[in-house]
Amino acid sequence: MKQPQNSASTLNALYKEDPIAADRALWGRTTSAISRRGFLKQSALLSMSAALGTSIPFARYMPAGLIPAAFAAEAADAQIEGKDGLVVLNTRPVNAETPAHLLSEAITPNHRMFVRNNGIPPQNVNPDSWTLEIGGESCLRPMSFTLADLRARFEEVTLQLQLECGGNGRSEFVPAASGNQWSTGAIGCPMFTGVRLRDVLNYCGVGADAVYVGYYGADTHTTGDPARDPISRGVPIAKALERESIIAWNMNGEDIPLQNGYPLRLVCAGWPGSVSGKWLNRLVVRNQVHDGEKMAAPSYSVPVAPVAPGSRVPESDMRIIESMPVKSLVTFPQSGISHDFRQRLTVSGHAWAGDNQVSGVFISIDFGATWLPTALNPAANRLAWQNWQTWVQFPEPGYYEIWARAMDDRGRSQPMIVPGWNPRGYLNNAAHRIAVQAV
Ligand SMILES: Nc1nc2c(c(=O)[nH]1)N[C@H]1C(S)=C(S)[C@@H](COP(=O)(O)O)O[C@H]1N2
Ligand SMILES: [Mo]
Repeated sequence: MKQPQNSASTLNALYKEDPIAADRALWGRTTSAISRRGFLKQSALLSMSAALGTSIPFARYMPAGLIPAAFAAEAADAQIEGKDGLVVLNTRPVNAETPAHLLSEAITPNHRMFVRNNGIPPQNVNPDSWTLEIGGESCLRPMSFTLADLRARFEEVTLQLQLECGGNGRSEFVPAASGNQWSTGAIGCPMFTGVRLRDVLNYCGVGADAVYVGYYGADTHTTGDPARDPISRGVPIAKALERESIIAWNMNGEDIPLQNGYPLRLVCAGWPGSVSGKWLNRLVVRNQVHDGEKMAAPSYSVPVAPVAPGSRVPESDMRIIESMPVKSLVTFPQSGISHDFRQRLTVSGHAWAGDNQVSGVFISIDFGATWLPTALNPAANRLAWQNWQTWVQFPEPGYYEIWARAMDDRGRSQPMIVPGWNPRGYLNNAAHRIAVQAV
């Protein structure tokens, strides 16, 4: 695994001297919009301190235009059965995200797993009569399996796998992108039990011309039109045949919750959650890129080259999103807490990097002027998130933010600012920030 080239102390020295050069040296790019060109004006600082009700000890490092994390929207009450504490963004179809502090467990429990539905889940599911059909023009021996068949015929595997919606973080894009206004909570990493997709596909025979595997689920379109699929996406054959791509009937040792795909779902982790079909009842091995609902641009696609915010981008200039970018969350403490400044404060969270591993997570309590390394655990298995923890000590009472920034094993880090605007608001992996009042 490749490690960051600079040690934390060299990095901190560099940052004190010339933050922009340090950013360029370490991350290979400048964090331009949040550069320290414009420090807060004294008047702005006074009104911000007044609004926060406290001083800002590291105000000299605070980037101009930064909205304090303490002003982030408050969580609303839960409304979905079996999903207490989740913030509901939409009820038809159901979409609900998990506040960061409710994601603190190493393994996401069923009641904390976010929900992203494009249509209406099937009603009155009978797992005993559920069938999974395998076909498509590049499937050599099309077949149908019951859940009992799958259990009997293939090796059972249990893996911890992270699912993140491609639109997680969308609410931060300016100008706003349409779609669910996720903040940070369309992510989770439960344990899934099932069989390897590749075992099932190989059993049915994968043709030499196979290019893609597409899924169909039993959910129905919000219009009620039976001829329309809410969503039918998939992955290239190489991703489908990875050891970690599974067909699961179990989440954390229990039936998968209805909202998360009961009784059967695909899990192809590390890619946008939309490739992991819920209520799975058909897989097709295709000799072309799958052409199901929401496969083509602009759905789950981004511009091939950066575009100006608000641009209109032709579909021919877009590509389908594959591996998700490096990202992290601070799950403890909860944003907005008060803390005795004389005591150390434990800080912990998770980090993940699509198909890759996380090589380091750094935190800052002075708006990015200095960065401290954290203790990072290895993943339970490939494509599971990694837990990290550390502690901080605040020099004096006042308003602080804890920023977390992860780097993947290819040296790519999270940006401090919202990255590459794109028409549908995907792939926002900007550093997570939480607010702490030291008293
Ligand atoms: N059949 C079906 N599969 C689906 C969806 C859906 O609406 N229908 N939503 C997709 C999207 S966009 C995401 S992000 C994940 C969300 O999985 P979760 O609801 O279990 O968190 O499921 C994917 N699989
Ligand atoms: Mo999604």
